[in-house]
Amino acid sequence: MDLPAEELVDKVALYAAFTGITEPSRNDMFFLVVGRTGSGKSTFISQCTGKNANIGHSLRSCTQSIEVFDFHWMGRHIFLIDTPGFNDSNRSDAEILEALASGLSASYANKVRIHGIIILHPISDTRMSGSSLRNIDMMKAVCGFARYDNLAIVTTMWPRLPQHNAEHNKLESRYNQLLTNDRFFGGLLCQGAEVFRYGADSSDVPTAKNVVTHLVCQALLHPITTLQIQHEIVDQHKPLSETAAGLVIGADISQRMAGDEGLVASLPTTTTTDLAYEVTEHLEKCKKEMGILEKSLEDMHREGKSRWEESKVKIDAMLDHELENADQELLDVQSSKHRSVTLTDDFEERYSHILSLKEKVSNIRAAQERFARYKGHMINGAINGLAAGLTGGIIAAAATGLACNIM
Ligand SMILES: Nc1nc2c(ncn2[C@@H]2O[C@H](COP(=O)(O)OP(=O)(O)OP(=O)(O)O)[C@@H](O)[C@H]2O)c(=O)[nH]1
Ligand SMILES: [Mg+2]
Repeated sequence: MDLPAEELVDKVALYAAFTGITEPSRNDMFFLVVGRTGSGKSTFISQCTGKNANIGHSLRSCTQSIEVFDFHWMGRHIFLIDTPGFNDSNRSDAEILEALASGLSASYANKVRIHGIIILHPISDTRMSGSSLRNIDMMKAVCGFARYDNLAIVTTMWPRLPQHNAEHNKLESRYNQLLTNDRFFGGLLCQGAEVFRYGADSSDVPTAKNVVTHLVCQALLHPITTLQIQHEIVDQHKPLSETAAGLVIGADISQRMAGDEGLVASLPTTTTTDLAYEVTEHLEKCKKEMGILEKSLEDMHREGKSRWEESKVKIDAMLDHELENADQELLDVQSSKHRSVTLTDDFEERYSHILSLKEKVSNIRAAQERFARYKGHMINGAINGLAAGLTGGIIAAAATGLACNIM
């Protein structure tokens, strides 16, 4: 299912705000939402914004790319940046880091600042899973803060109904362990992070907004100047592999490769078994991931730019096609093709149909105008070149089906 072109243009507009293509206003605040796949990021965002943020109901991870959502709160324009979780079933960590790093670098290069981070963790995880640990480690490597006053730790998936004593005690003891063990959230809490309990039902909308309120206040008291990965890539010109986050992923890939190479070496040279085939294939995959980490900001920029060129054509064609269809339908209704038997019913029905079609046509025209403005920015080079190219990558993802569409 493709998104209607108008929605795509809305997404372009929000992503343009995050990456500084449109100049941020003093009232704008940007918060990253991170956590393992299925931890409840999109649910949390939907509750804050009142807009559907692609909530996943299957085992496959749903949020595939960075997506930006917005709402107004405390007199501010709040942007929540939904990020794909690391250790994901569909994409390698290197790909996820690339998407995150390119968005964050473009943003920083264009003077947009991140005001806080929300990390979600499901209390229902009976033990700290590899995915959750990986997501905490990556968050630390991406941020690299000396203190974590701008971090909100949100525990999700609390049971809706009161639990029996034994179950209740088990959850509480798990919660205490999470908050005291340095390998989990203990260290971050000592460095200023705040913890919240949150459930997904509608009574918890205030909790979701409380989290944002807390971070807005913290951002005013302790503004973040830069995330570690932004400094490393934009100021220090490091390739992804040399950033703290890239080092974590690189070490993991090297370890997997060493295992594969050891296995290949132990097999007789004449072996043509499934195992040999599988190992070779896995090695190739690892090399590809290493290749992603070697990318510099300029490489990501170049690739993003060419994807943007393709997406531009596609979005334009979608808008033209939708306008043509709506225009035709309007003409058909106006020329009474759909006239029915009862005259009064027919008149009222036709009148409201014509009104709604006219509205549709004018909405598509407005979307075309808005989109033309973004294209203008890109073409005139009125914006930072880095952002233009990098944004393209994400818009490309949007244009080719975005997030949940592949489920
Ligand atoms: N019971 C309960 N269910 C939740 C809660 N938060 C999310 N869910 C459900 O958990 C599933 C996954 O939630 P999502 O919000 O899509 O999780 P996500 O972190 O965005 O997942 P990805 O996009 O795959 O990274 C959905 O079926 C939600 O309805 C919660 O606090 N309690
Ligand atoms: Mg999601």
